[in-house]
Amino acid sequence: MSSQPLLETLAIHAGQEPDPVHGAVMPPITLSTTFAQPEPGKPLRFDYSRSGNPTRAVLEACLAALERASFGFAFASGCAAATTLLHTLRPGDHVVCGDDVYGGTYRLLQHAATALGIRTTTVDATDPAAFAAALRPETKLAWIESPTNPLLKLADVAAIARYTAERGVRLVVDNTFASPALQNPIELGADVVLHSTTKYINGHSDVVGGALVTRDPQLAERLRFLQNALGAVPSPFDCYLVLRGVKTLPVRMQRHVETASELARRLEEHPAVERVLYPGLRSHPQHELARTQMRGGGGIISIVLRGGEPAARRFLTSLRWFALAESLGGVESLAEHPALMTHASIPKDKREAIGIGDGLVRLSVGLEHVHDLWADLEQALSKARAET
Ligand code: P1T
Repeated sequence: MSSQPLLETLAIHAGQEPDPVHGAVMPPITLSTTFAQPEPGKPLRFDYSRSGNPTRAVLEACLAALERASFGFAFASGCAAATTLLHTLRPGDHVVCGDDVYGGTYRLLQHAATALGIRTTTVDATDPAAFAAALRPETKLAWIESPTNPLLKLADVAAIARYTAERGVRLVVDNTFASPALQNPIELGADVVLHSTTKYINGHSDVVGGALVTRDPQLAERLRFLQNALGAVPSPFDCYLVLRGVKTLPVRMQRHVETASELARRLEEHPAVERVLYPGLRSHPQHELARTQMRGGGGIISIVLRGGEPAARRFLTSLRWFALAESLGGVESLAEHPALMTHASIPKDKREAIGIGDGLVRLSVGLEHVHDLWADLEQALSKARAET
């Protein structure tokens, strides 16, 4: 067999050989915190579970393979992955970050990394030249999400990667929204990919986790050191759950995309909806980029409701199948209000300047039947309309 295995195969097999002792086909959960050494200071592969753990190592190899990278690192959350990456920087270093990112990423960069002497400028990453113009001599890291949370804007990863490579700036792409099933930023030129595995990768809303993957051996060596030194590692049980979840990532994503595409089309025609943001729609300003950079529009739809916050509140509290909750990417549908929930840590004026208004609602489209989901949206929209 000479051809490279494809995503569906890698999601099930990458990093996983039957256990050499018992032949177990599924990777065992190794809970031991410590590993016997044949001689002092000469461990076999593992010595202590913060530094490395067999279950975690399988997950790390699998995630690296899915992103077409060479090295993977698993963390206790997406924010822990981000924090560890930020520790590759030094005081005085500068970060250029897209202006629309998860509220927790904004908070980490603007209110926590500042204590490490790291400064961040935010800029609209939909314009690669404007993004490049924000790079300074002291810029060491460029940080983008594509699609962004919550406005689903796209960044042209290949174009930005050309600018950052020219300037010797490392580019990290948070690929949480697309997942490796729909987009592989490393193949587009990114140096490192970040995931909140809490979302599509695990897919069942029962683990908080994160990951970083890269092809760069020097960066990998630093991340290995920092993963151990900072210690924000996931438990073996959580690694096992993520490994179990990721096996169905390709089939789940396919259905997320099909259902979200159908709902987005219907929402666009609904009188209670002012605007639908979904990269798979022709009306999306970067639909053409979505077609070349992604393999589907994703499972998240953001909508702007007519009638602002009162309409949004009525809509969100009227839904039956969509739970009113933060997070995304699970088998179950979720709906939330970014301004009041996931992005409340961004000051109101900044939020409004980029388009996170009071009528904005984010939907994570799950795997329930599309007819039931549409019926739910329709009945909640009719109640929202009564508020306008
Ligand atoms: O929640 P955690 O696993 O720490 O991941 C943080 C994170 C990083 N990147 C993106 C794009 C994210 O969406 C998140 C977490 N987001 C939510 C909890 C949310 O509801 O948007």
